Amino acid sequence: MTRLITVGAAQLGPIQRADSRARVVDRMIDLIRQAKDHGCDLVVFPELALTTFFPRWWMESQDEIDTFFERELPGPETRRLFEAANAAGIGFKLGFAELTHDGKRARRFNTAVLVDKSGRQVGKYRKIHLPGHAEHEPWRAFQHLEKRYFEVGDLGWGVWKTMGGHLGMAICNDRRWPETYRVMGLQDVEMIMIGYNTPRHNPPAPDHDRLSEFHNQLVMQAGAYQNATWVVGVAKCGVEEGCEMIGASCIVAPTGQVVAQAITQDDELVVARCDLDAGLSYKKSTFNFAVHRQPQAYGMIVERKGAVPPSGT
Ligand code: CDT
Repeated sequence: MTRLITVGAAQLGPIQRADSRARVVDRMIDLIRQAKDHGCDLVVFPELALTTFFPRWWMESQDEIDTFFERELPGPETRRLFEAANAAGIGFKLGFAELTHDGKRARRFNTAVLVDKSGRQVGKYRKIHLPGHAEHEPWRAFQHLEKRYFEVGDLGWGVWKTMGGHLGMAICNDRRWPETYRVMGLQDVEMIMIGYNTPRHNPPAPDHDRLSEFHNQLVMQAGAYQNATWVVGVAKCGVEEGCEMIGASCIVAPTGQVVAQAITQDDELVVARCDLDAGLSYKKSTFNFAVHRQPQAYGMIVERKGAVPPSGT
């Protein structure tokens, strides 16, 4: 019997700073309705999906920063989204800024949760690869202060047996790192859901700007093929507060092929029927990890952080 999961990549267009969560949730509920019409089992929303991408601004007031964070989920403004998905019988993955407490210590993470069709939160992931910088760098056209506003995630990359498959999550910059996919590949992942906010302009390396969509697709296709898994990449995109962010949300098969892709830089649902067994022939042959991997030769990957050139002249 084929193990099919119909997934909707729910790309979001820009969210301006003045847009209320209520307005954003309305847009997300509309995408859930479209997903129901297309027979989706699962909808994937972007990273930090409820607000504008706030790390672009240097802010000194913690109260101001915290306006972008969720203290509970579902909370008063997000409950309608959970109810709409539940009524539609659809599971979803949502990215948001998480404010939690460890005793008295406030902790802030760039987080995603996975909610199943019955409305139960089955998985949580806190972003590990936080890009950007921690101090104000006024020379930049805009800031990228994820290293200031978030802690490095402490949950690792989990894979959950839910909705008929083995599902995992990663967030934005994680998609550029092969370790992200491999840790989930080693848990027999079958679908990795990734939300992103990727400004086209990279102030420290503007020569990369014209290659943004290429790099986006390159890393997700490689991650899918090398781990024989589906990858669903979902953007928040368009011009947000004067800052252009790339779209190109896509669904990649375990063969490495892109099977569906967004054509706008706005709210758009991209749908694909995914056979969760489509990676099996790769997992049994080229990428039979148990047979072919050589972990005794990979030690440097975890022992060493930065590249060290070879010694000698
Ligand atoms: N949100 C996020 O992680 N964005 C980063 C921008 C880094 S600049 C290349 C990304 O990797 O897309």
